[in-house]
Amino acid sequence: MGALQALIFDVDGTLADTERDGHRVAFNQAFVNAGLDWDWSIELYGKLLAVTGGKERMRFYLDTYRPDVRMNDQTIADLHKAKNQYYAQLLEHGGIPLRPGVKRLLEAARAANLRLAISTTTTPENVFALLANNIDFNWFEVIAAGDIVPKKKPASDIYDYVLEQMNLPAADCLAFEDSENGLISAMDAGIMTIVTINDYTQNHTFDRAKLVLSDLGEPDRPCQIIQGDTQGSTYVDLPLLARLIAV
Ligand code: XBP
Ligand code: MG
Repeated sequence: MGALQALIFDVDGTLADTERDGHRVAFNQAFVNAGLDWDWSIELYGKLLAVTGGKERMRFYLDTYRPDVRMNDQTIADLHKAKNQYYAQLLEHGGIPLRPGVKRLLEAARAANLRLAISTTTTPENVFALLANNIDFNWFEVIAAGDIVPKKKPASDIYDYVLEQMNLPAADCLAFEDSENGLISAMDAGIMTIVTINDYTQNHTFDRAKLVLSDLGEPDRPCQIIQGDTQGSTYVDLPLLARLIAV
């Protein structure tokens, strides 16, 4: 049983649907620009998402689909840097909206003096690029991202790091995730987790999640409840979160 003190958010897939039309497109631009014939389709990218971290994902792609190609870590890091530049440009030009309920819940949390943090495997610059179009990144007391910890999700390192930085017990925090790797990471750090699914993650295993929802919902736009008990609520708000964590 805890008393809600902080909300910790994953980024890609949770705050916004950044993978299919953001990171994937930027990866492909970087590949073309480097003269590579790699083309990550929407379907293939879904498989590659099993591996978190863009550099790790490229290595996985090579090992699995292009075992003939040799590429050193520096070249992968350079490609990754180029991809993140394209990603930032893409967000600057079109933007990717936050998912339903995200802004409302963040604003409510701030008004209630709850503490906020980010726990993601993506590169820190990508978090700033996304938030720049949407919300003030200073709202987040800790932005834990990318290579800041040795092991990316599903390892619990990034959530352990956030808890340590905030000096909070896991029992007083709630995590928001969209994927199985993210859920494992948060739960292994001992944090109760709410999952909002998307097209890429809808068939993942979420047995350990407190709630699995289509999205956070809005007062005039109910979310779909896939797993768990929202106790009559049709969208995620602070009273619901406080009730969940108190039992
Ligand atoms: C998302 C990831 C990242 C992004 C790409 O994780 O796995 O790798 O796909 O970003 P999360 P980078 O949902 O935990 O944020 O290329 O910067 O890794
Ligand atoms: Mg995610």
